[in-house]
Amino acid sequence: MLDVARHFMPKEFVKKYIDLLALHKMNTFHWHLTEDQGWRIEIRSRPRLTEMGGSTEVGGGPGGFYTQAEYSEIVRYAQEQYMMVVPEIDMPAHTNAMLLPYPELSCGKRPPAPYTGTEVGFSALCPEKEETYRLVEDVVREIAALTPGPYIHMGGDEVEALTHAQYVGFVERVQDIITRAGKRMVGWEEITKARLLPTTIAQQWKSDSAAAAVQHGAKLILSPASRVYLDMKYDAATELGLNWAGTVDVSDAYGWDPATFMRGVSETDVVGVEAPLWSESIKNLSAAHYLAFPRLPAVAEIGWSPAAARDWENFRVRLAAQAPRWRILGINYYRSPQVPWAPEGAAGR
Ligand code: IFG
Repeated sequence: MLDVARHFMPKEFVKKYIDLLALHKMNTFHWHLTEDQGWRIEIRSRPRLTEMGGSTEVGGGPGGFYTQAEYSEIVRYAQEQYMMVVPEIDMPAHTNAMLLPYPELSCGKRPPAPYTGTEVGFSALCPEKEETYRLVEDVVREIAALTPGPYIHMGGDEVEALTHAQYVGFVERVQDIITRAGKRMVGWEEITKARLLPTTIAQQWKSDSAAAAVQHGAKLILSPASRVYLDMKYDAATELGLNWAGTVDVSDAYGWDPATFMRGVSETDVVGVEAPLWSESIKNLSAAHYLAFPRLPAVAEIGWSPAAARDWENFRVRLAAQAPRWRILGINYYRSPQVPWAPEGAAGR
């Protein structure tokens, strides 16, 4: 996953990031397109979403957005590398930018206004207003038409301004809207509070709350922040990134098994693993490289190799051997002390 909403990432950045994912045989690009700080995708029936939400970002920069032509260009670019795009429209919270043109649909903790900070949870779409679902329908209809893949991610994370009943009702209404648009819904783990269709996928990120849902047939994506959130600092000295889930070095990103990670969740309940890169603290590709490498290759190996074939001592040596290739590719990777990198310099090229 790439968060292009906290900081807008231009099309060329997204293509270069997709290249690196494909190099490591990642097969899904989860595109986190909307947030409190920015709305990044043109919706033709709702032009004010980008007119008002497309020019803000964390820190007050110019932001930006993708036209539908650019969105389709990225989808084609990913498909050429055998990668499926899963777009995320994060709702009902993380919607401050969505609500800028529609303040009458806000039930958040404060009226919508351009926001360039990094707090979360304060915004919310009003689940009681029918106009809310007209807006969601317009957005979902256009995104579905642009997305050949079977999934639309509705977010659902960090809702602080609604009651349990309001939240569950909203998730179930959006599930209907996405289903009627011919897509399957994905959502962060909190959506498991609602009645989910067996086709709906929950994305685990901070707790084991989604485990119960597998008893009713739900499938999970595992993205444990303490293992695979690429925006977590490597250690206390790392300048970039956050640390709310602790520090995550390469051995942490590699040292876990999705098949046994959650009690009550077996391998058949897990459709895959995903490494989110949130962009509160990254503004450019070099920063993305630094946080994604070398942890992304670790997650790729977990996604593709059975536990019996995974061994840290063996992996760290193979990982070190990739460095000359990364240097030639211009990847600004973190030289983790956990990896036996060859000495750099002309000989080490
Ligand atoms: N949690 C928020 C993200 C982002 C992240 C940064 C999820 C599902 C913390 N939600 O992770 O928007 O702020 O690490």
